[in-house]
Amino acid sequence: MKLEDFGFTEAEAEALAEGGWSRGDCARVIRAERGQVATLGEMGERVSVVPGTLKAGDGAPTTGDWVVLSDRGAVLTVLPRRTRFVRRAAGLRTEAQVVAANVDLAFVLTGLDGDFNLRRIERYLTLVGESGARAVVLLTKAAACAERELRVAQAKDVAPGSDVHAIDVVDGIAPDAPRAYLGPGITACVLGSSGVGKSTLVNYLVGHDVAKTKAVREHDDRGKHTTSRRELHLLPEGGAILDTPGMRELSIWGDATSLSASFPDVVALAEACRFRDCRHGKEPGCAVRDAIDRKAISPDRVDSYLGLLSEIEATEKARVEKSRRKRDR
Ligand SMILES: Nc1nc2c(ncn2[C@@H]2O[C@H](COP(=O)(O)OP(=O)(O)OP(=O)(O)O)[C@@H](O)[C@H]2O)c(=O)[nH]1
Ligand SMILES: [Zn+2]
Repeated sequence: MKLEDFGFTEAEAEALAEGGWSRGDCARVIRAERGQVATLGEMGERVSVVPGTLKAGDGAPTTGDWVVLSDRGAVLTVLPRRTRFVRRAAGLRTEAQVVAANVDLAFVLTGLDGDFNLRRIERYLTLVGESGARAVVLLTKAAACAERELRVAQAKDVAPGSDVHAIDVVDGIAPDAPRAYLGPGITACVLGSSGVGKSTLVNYLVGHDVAKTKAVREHDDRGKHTTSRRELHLLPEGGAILDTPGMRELSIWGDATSLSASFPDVVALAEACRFRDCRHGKEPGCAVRDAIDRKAISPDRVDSYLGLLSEIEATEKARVEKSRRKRDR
């Protein structure tokens, strides 16, 4: 097996060469635990020790990371991450924990069965924009939906720059549409609320049951201990798909620029506002409100943008205050 089969790219090849390491020293983290990681390399799977120097903060190796291993199998270093998904460390507003690294493509799933919610799509697209990955929107459980085309059009409106597909992997509606985005050197992941069909899609794409669907999980949870498992699965077309529980608890984290990926339309309009720091409320000369009046953009979308902006600013402020307190000590 070659590293490319599970997502190795030119960027990792360069980082290896720069450090004077060879491909044989390199492996990918398929599961991260306290103090150790399971990795997959050209020689297969192994469990590696994470030294204390790498254990703290966002430097700790996480699922999807490419690491360099010593002869004895300890993690020497984590190669630079191309993309990262973070969640707020438990109970803390100011510390992020990287839950997945080097994901190129995120499938954002929303169900067409009553779960359909444009605001939630916008939120996920913002998370994906912050991570650096590219997003593809999948509207799942399409068979039972009579307004499929309308929903696709609505989703396209809130996902400028992303492809949107209505699929049903159980009832066979365009179940292979997601495959067009996969291939050697590409790492994908699935995002979406509970029950939208993330595990079902992962199992379908991989070709056998690797992810536990909700029904199976709830059954298992009655007393039995679940064994730890891989969180990165190889795909028949090459590349990998990542399915880690951490992806179910992502946090909005970046700075205001992260909204330019998910709300390019609002950001472009706001450039024409009279005041640079316009909040698009009652300020004179507001180009965004003007666009709402002209029905060029929906007020709900602008509200959604403002809500996410406040959220980003609040976490940013907490982080700045914390680093100031640290410095003053
Ligand atoms: N009809 C239909 N049912 C689906 C589809 N995808 C998933 N389901 C069903 O929806 C239920 C939930 O699917 P899961 O794949 O477990 O959902 P999940 O997103 O992984 O849920 P969590 O693990 O809780 O986050 C299961 O009963 C699936 O069989 C689909 O495309 N069509
Ligand atoms: Zn404005």
